[in-house]
Amino acid sequence: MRVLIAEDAAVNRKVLQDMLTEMGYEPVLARDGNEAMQVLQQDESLQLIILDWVMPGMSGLDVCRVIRHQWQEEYDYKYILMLTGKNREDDLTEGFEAGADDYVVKPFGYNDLKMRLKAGQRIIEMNNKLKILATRDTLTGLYNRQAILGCLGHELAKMKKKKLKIAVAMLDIDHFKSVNDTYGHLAGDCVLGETARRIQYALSRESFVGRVGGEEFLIIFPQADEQTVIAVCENIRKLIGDTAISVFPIKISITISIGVATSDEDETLDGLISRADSALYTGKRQGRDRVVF
Ligand code: GH3
Ligand code: MG
Ligand code: MG
Ligand code: MG
Ligand code: MG
Repeated sequence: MRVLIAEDAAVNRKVLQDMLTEMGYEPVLARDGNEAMQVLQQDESLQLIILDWVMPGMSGLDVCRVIRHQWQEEYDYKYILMLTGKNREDDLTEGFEAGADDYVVKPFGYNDLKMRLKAGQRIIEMNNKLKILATRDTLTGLYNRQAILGCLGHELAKMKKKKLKIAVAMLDIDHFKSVNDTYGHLAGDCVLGETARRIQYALSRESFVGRVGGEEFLIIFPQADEQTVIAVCENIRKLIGDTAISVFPIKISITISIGVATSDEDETLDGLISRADSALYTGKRQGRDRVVF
């Protein structure tokens, strides 16, 4: 696990670096609070953080407050261990109020630090397990409704800043009710699983996909170029419609309809989704098994 160390004194930084390496962590170094923030902005995957209390510019307490404020909505918990020469009760209250999870008093021993990092690592690992449970659809392994909508909000905000377009596709299995009625719910579940696999197979790493309803999927294409998005959706439609899905001992043929929409200026999440939805329902009305833009 990678650990951010923010410490202004070069000697202490080196000691910490050596200790953490010895413990099996991968230390990432910052010389003060501002640098620590820069590192965190660039690499949001850093979750275990050691902050020196007294540093020039942004102090450890300042960094702590900004971290708690900035990532409060995120599912990836950042565990903060403060390094302090102080252990007066009111200082510690201030540290915990700023958002610290734990502290060690300088000069600290190897084992003290090791045990406290271990506790932090345990919390982060539990957090990450719960995050997967909270954001995944158990049947298909795709993002669940809440997660893919959260992701769309995030991507929309990002794209607006960069003044780029984003596209979404709403995908719905045609006459899925009759699959259940004919072959049973369990077979229907297998069809959903295989449909999800084929969608993922067709998508590039930049795209996101989630299951937003029973047999309905939402795909997000950041930095969309319309022709590419339509081509990818056509490919998905063929991948699913052209080869029957094997649910031993039978084969089930399905088709899907897809509605695509791209973002305008000042796009809202609801506006974008509702345009993709109406494109989808145009496709249904026109006879299904098609991509409508
Ligand atoms: P359309 O082409 O208009 O979309 O018709 P449809 O039959 O696909 O649409 P409708 O909304 O009438 O039915 C959707 C069906 O999806 C009804 C429901 O039983 C089924 N369904 C929803 N969630 C699940 C699930 O998790 N597993 C299974 N097996 N079926 C599901
Ligand atoms: Mg210092
Ligand atoms: Mg349907
Ligand atoms: Mg319907
Ligand atoms: Mg539906």
